[in-house]
Amino acid sequence: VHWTEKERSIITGIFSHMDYEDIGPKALCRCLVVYPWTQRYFSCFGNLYNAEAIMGNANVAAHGIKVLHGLDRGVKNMDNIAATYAELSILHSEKLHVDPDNFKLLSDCITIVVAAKMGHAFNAETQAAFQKFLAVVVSALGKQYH
Ligand code: HEG
Repeated sequence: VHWTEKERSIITGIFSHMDYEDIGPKALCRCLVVYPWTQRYFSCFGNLYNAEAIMGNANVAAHGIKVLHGLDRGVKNMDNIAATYAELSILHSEKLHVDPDNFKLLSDCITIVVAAKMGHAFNAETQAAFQKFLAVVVSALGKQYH
């Protein structure tokens, strides 16, 4: 993957201003509500009965923050994203048995929530760079599946 200086500065800029405690929970909640089949991996998180329950679930909120922080490693290792996520890919595949199609769904939810928060600053160039970054991470997370 090749990154332009502009793409690098957009991505590091977004993450340097990231409000993890706000964006992380909102993105995971959105994923669990809009794509309810993603709930099956979180049966130990307690009540996911409806949107209200999901949004008030502290385990969901904490995990949303954890997932979003999981992207930091990619930001810090933009030239080596596949290797950076190899271990996490094995975990999601072999231990958690998460269908890799779900990575794209969650990454789209992250994009929506970041875009809503940034407003006009989320212009086409920013969107392209952000979605490119997430696509590379999603691909890396799917690499150890076989
Ligand atoms: Mg995953 C654990 C990151 C998508 C389900 N996920 C984790 C952990 C991280 C992470 C950092 C903690 C790993 C550890 O404890 O060592 N996840 C992560 C990223 C993305 C992602 C960066 C994609 C953007 N995860 C994802 C999706 C699902 C899922 C789409 C299911 C629909 N993750 C999942 C589960 C766990 C983790 C069930 C274990 C949760 C727990 O037991 O607390």
